[in-house]
Amino acid sequence: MNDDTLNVITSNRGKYVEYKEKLKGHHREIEMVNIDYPEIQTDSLEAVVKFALKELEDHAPLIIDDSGIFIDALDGFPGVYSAYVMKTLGCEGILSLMEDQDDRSSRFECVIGYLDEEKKLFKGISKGSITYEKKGTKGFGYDPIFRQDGFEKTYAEMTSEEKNRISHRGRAMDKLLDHVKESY
Ligand code: ITT
Repeated sequence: MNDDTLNVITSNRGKYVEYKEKLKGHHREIEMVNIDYPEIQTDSLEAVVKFALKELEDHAPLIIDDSGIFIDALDGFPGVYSAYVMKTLGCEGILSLMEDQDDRSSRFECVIGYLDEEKKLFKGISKGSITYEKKGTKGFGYDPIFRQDGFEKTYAEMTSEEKNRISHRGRAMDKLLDHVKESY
């Protein structure tokens, strides 16, 4: 690691794989750093990210992200509770909650926090629907039960490159790359 290495602070290897794929060829080393830091529970992804950036100042240059899946028929649940719900209910639990629901619409949101000489947030949203069964083995988290509008495959049936081209995190990363391309 050198001073120019961009630290991706996450406990989630799936996220890191996506960052690595998207940022390859941008002439900057990137590294996954899995450390414990104080997190707050609020109703906004942005607030979580802003708080975390303050806690993590010593690890700059860095990126973090807070993400969630928001299901319309469940009034936005699990949203900011997505990590806890994945650990407890998992994809199967969400499919059970959605058993009698015709309205399958949902969206993923990703807020990236970037800290270098400056501090910036970048947000990406992808709209789609919850499937009736799990499909695919790639990706992580809710990928097997989410199909983005306009696409046949679930995220778990896509390579990380395919997913990155269209997804919430991919879109947030595109904004980040547009912003920092001078320094790469
Ligand atoms: P870190 O906070 O350590 O980065 P995490 O997995 O706790 O890792 P989040 O709180 O941002 O990350 O994620 C909330 C949950 O949503 C978590 O269970 C993820 O697996 C899931 N998730 C986030 N992005 C996803 C994506 O692109 N596809 C599928 N599931 C995703």
